[in-house]
This record gives sequence, structure tokens and C-alpha cells, in this order.
Amino acid sequence: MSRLIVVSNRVSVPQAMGAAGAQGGLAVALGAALRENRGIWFGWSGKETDSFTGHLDMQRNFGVTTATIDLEPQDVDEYYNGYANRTLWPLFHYRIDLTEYDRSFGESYVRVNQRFAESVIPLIEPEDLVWVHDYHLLPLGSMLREKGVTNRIGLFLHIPWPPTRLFVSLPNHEQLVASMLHYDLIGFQTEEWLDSFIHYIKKEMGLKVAKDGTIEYQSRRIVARAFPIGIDYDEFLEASRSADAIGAYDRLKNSLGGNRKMLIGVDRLDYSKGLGERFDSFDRFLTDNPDMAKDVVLLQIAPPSRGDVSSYQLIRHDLERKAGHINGAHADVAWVPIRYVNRGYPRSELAGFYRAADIGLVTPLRDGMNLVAKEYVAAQDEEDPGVLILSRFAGAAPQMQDAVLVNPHSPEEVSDAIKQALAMPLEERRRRHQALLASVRDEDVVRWREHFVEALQGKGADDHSTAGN
Ligand code: GDG
Repeated sequence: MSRLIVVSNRVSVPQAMGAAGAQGGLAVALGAALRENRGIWFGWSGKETDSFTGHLDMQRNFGVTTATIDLEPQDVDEYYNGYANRTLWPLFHYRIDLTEYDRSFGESYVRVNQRFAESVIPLIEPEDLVWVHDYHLLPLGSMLREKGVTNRIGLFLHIPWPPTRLFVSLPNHEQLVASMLHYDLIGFQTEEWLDSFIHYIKKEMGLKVAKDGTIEYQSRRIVARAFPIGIDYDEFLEASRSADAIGAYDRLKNSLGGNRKMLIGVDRLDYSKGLGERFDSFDRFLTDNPDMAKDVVLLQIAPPSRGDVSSYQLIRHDLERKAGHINGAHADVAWVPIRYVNRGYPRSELAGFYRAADIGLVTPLRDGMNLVAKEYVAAQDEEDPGVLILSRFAGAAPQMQDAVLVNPHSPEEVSDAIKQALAMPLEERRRRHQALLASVRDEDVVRWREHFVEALQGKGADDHSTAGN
């Protein structure tokens, strides 16, 4: 079995199963792959250094070897906060109004990708598979090739690929895509993002793409395919049965008072997640349904992220204002409609919160996949499950057609969906939940990475359908 070299912007140092930390399903799944295939997870440590040395900090924790480098403050500012999160992130989420096109960001992006390439090369052995993750590192494959790496190299993009007419607003877009055509395999979350990429390749580069996603470019063959990511179902089930989860469930249920129903939202504080629109929709529901209003509570957990980027500071401010306004307008002495919480919780407690919620409100404006929708389904009581309300613009929507699908831009539509979910008969809730659970359980993160790794090895290209996408 080939060794795996995983490269991502940040490395998540493995923790013991059930540790109280906030290790996500992706970290768990990649950790498992690295243990099975042996291998190394390489990336930025999250730390800064005055002058870049390329020194590798190698560690081994819980059977996984990690290798990290420190970056200079200018790198963090212009590559991470700059090109990655002020340029590519908003552009790839269709927000050209928030996209900053600054030449120095692009230069730093190239410099840091070069630093990643130089630092990871000494770790790569001849038979290794190299798996690069996400928008921070799109040109890394071409830089590894320039330095003589002939191994199979794959890229998986966790976020959407934007429509061509938006993408071409990026200066040097041709160079960026040409650099991606040095990978052997490029994976997207859904057929929709794959189609946008293929559209660009055909229209702007005039290349031919075979039916199976094979692109021919400068005598190389690159395969582009959809690999929808899932959650680590077994890990999440274990977390949801833990004493911490049960304690969190009891605490939350007891705090609601009477037979009050609860809606839950769990999102990094990010404009792509549609939090402002969600608050507006809940406001609409409260206004239009005064007889039901005091029987519901919305719990919104939103740990802050990317606080150094101004658009994130603005949305945080905007949401505080909105939550305060809605609570001020509707609250009563013994009831507040929105519990807005700007902090993270351990995964096991989160699982208990999901289970306590009658409705999972997952309404991103644009999302590569969205794992919260899948976690919400996995955490439900099968006998008496809650209802998932899901944005049709989440990458998860094609696989989760049994959710109540909504347009998150329409407060009326989301308000109606909340009403429908609150009144939904048990039989219909069970039927929808069983169908959703089957896909969440079967199309899990283990299957995702097995399919990706097999395809990277050049095996089984025709074996797995991405049906439903
Ligand atoms: C990117 C793409 C794609 C959230 N709050 C807490 C907490 N979380 C966890 C959730 C979930 C994860 O963070 C968020 O995953 P998402 O998929 O919703 O979103 P992104 O962070 O934007 O991830 C996305 C994903 O990559 C994977 O490919 O699905 O589309 O944007 O697991 O549970 N975890 C804990 N406490 C919190 O308070 N422990």
C-alpha cells in the first residue's frame, strides 16, 4: 500500500478518541487514513517566525506523523488572511462584492506555495501518493512538478468552484487554472462545482474533456471528478452516546421550559453561512405567527473565525445588532427568542445539542458541502427525529433531498418551512429521517477518502457512482 502525504494549510494534531477538544471529522478521517497507509500530514503550524527557515517540526501523536513549518507575519497577512481569505474564499462563494484583488496578495500566495513545496519535498518518497487540500494550495502541484516530483499528486477542493463569468474577474485566472493542470486528479464536492470547472476549461482554455472527466493538457491526462465528503459517522455516533452528550442534552432541554421547541444553527461565523438572512427569516416567523412565537427558541452557535479579516468583523457586528434587535422586539420576561452564542463547544456536547433540537436550520447562501446538516441527521433519535431545513445552495442538498429544502434568501419561504417542520407528523419525520440517515451513514468520510485515494492510484475510476449529485 502506497504511503500518503497529506498537505493542507493547517495541520490538526491528532487527539485521543473522545478527547474534549474540537477535532473535526476531516481531521479524524485523514488521521485514520494516515494510520492505515502510514504517511505524513504536512502544513503550517499556525505559528509565526520572524524569518522563514523551513525547519520541519516532526511529531508523532496517536499513530499519526505530522510535519509543520512556521510562517512569517507577512505570509500570514497576505497569503492566509489575504489571497486565501480576502480573494479566493469570497470569490469562490460568489461574493465578488467582498473580493479584494490586491497584487501583493497574489505574490505572497505564490511565495508561500513555493515554501510549502520546498519544505515538503524532502518528506516525499518515490512510491508515495501526495494529497493536497483546498484553495490555499491550488498551485502547489505545479511547483512540486517543477522541482522534479513525479509521484501521483491529487487536489481536493472543499469549497465551491464559481461560475466562469465570476471566476474570470480574478486577475491571472488563466495561470492559476493552468497550474492546477499538473495534478493527476482534481476532486470537487459536487457535480455542480465540477461542471463549473469543466465549463471554464472548455470555454476559456479551449480544452477537450472526455465524458469520464479526463482532461488532456500538454500531453498530460488530468482527471476531474466529484467526491462528496461525508462525516465520520461512527465517530459522531460514539460522541452522541457519550456521557457528555447526554449531559449537554439534559441541560439544554431543562433550560427551555415547558414544551418549548428548539431550532439549532451551528456555523463558523462566516458570511457564506447566511446567518443574517437566517435571523431575518426567524424574525419573519415570529412576526407572522404570534400564537406560536413564544413556544420556540433559536439556538445559534457561531464560533468566530478569521477575525483579522474586515468582512468578518463586519458580519459579527451586524449579527450582534440583528440578534439584539430581534430579541428586544419580541422577548418577554421569561423568554428570549434567539440564544446567540459566540463560542465553540466540544464535539460530544454539540452532538447532545443537535439531538435536543426539533429543527436543524442549515441555510448557507453557498457552501462546498456543509457537514453540520449531516451531523444533525446523525445525532437524531430515530424514534422521534427532528426535521432538517436545508438550503438548496449547500453542496449537501443533492444528497439530502428528503430535507425541507429552502431558498435562504427568502424570509417567507424559510418562515413557512419552520411552520411546516413544527407541525410535521411523526410518521413523515421518521420517513424523511430514515432516508437522510441512510445516505449520511453510507456516504461517509471513510468512503470519501477511500474513493479519492483509489482514484489517485488510478484505480476504480468507473466503479463508484456519485449518484445523487
Ligand atoms: C469547509 C467547507 C465543507 C462548528 N462549530 C463548532 C464545531 N463546528 C464544526 C461542525 C462541522 C465543522 O465545524 C464545520 O463544517 P462545515 O462543513 O459546516 O463548514 P466549513 O468549516 O466551512 O468547512 C464546507 C467542509 O469544508 C468539509 O469539506 O463541508 O462546505 O466550507 O464539523 O460540527 N465543532 C465543535 N464545536 C463548535 O462549536 N467541536
